[in-house]
Amino acid sequence: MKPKVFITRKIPTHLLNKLEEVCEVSIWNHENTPVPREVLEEKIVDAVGLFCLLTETIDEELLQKANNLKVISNMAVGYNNINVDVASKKGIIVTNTPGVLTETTADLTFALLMATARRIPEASDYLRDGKWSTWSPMQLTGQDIYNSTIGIIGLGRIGEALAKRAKGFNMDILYYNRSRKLEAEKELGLQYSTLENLLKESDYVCIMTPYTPETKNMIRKEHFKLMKDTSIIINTARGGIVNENDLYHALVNGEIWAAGLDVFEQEPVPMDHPLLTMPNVVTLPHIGSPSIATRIKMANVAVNNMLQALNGEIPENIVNKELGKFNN
Ligand code: 8YV
Repeated sequence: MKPKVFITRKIPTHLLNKLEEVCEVSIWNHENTPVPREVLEEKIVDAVGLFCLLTETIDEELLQKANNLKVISNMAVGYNNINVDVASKKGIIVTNTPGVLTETTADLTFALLMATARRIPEASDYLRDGKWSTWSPMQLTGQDIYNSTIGIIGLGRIGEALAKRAKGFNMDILYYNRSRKLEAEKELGLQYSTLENLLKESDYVCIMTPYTPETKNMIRKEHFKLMKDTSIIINTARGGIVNENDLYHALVNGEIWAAGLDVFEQEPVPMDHPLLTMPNVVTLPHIGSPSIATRIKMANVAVNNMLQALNGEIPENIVNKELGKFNN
C-alpha cells in the first residue's frame, strides 16, 4: 500500500507525478483559496506525509490528530508556521527548503530597498495619475544608496547574499548576529556591531533574521528612537519581528524616513492596516522568493525531502535534527 500524502497547494506536474509514483497523493487544488482548517484536520488524521506552505498553521492541536504522520515538508526556508517541538515529540520529521531561494530573496530585498529609497512606486503612480505637469527641483526626492551605510540584522545565507549586493554599491556594511562570521567579515569587509550601534549608524536597516520567540518584537519603540530621521527600515523576513504599531508611530513622528515591507504580522495584511495609508511605506505581498525558477527549485527540494523521509532516510534538509540522530 502506498503511503498517503496530502499537498496543500498545486505543485508543478512533473513533481506531482514523481510523488505519485510512490505515494497516494491527495491535493488541495484551488490556486487562490488556502486549504480550510477543517480539510487539513480531516486529511492529517491518516496522512503519512504533509506537503505544506507557510500559510498552513501546523499547531499542537492539529498535530495531536495526526496518527500516522512521519514527515512535514514545508515549501519555505522559514518554518515558524509549524510547532516543531510537538512534531519532534511525536517523532515527525520536519523539513524546509534552504539554499535555493537565497539569491532570489536577496535580489528582492535590494529591489525593495531601492524602490523605497527612490520612491519608485510613488513616482510611478504620480505619472499615471496625471500629476506630472511640471518639474521642480525637490519633487520626489529620495535618499542615496551608493556610498551609504547598511545594517543587516541576521547574517544567515540571505543576509550574506544581501551584503554582496551592498558591496557592489560601495556601502559600509554593519551586521548584528548571534555569532560573528569572521570569513564573511574578511571577504566582504563587514563590521560586526551591537544592535544599538547598527541602528544609530545605518541609513538602511534590513531585517534578515528568522522569526523565533527571541526575535519576536525585536525592533520596537526604543529602537526606532535610536535610528536616524533619514533612515529606512526594510523587512523581508517576518512581520512579527518588527512591532508594527511602533513602526507606524515612528513614521508618523518622523523618527525614521520610510519603510519597505514585504512581510506583515498578519498575512494577507488587512486592507485597513494603518501602515497601508502611509505614502512613505512601500508594501509587497510577501514575494521574496517567487521567481519562476526558484519556485520550481523550492518545490523540487520539498518533494525530495518528502521522498527521502518516506524512504526511511534522513532528509537532506531536516529541521529537527535530533530525530535524524535518533533514527541513525
Ligand atoms: C515563501 C518564505 O514565499 O521561504 C520562506 O520562508 O517566506 C518565502 O520564500 C513562503 O514561505 C512560501 O511558503
